Amino acid sequence: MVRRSAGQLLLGLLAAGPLAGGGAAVAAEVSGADLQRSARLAYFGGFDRNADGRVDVEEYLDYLRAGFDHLDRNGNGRIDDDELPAGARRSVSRERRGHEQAVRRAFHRLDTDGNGWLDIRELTSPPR
Ligand SMILES: [Ca+2]
Ligand SMILES: [Ca+2]
Repeated sequence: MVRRSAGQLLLGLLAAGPLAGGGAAVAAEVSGADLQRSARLAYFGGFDRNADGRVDVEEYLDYLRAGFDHLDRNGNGRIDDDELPAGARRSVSRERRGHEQAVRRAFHRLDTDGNGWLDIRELTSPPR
């Protein structure tokens, strides 16, 4: 069993959300380097809303905020116990504010060349 970072697990969970556009199948395959190219493109496209071929921190935040909102079914800004997917207890930042900070940290970890954008390789690479 591959150990996944919190960020990776979160992405897998959130990619199953409504914005993924057929992303449920993609999410099931989100495991980093072994993603098929078409799945990687679909996954990347879910983030890259303006389709400029790169994902900036706002696009990344928007996507994962939508995922947070999807999990936060009662809209109270918290992911409560009964809203957490099974197996995610320690992996999802459950307060909106903490979630956004975690997402920003995840973004900067993925941005391995430090240029402020994620390309498809960075976005789909395994967590370090
Ligand atoms: Ca973009
Ligand atoms: Ca980059």
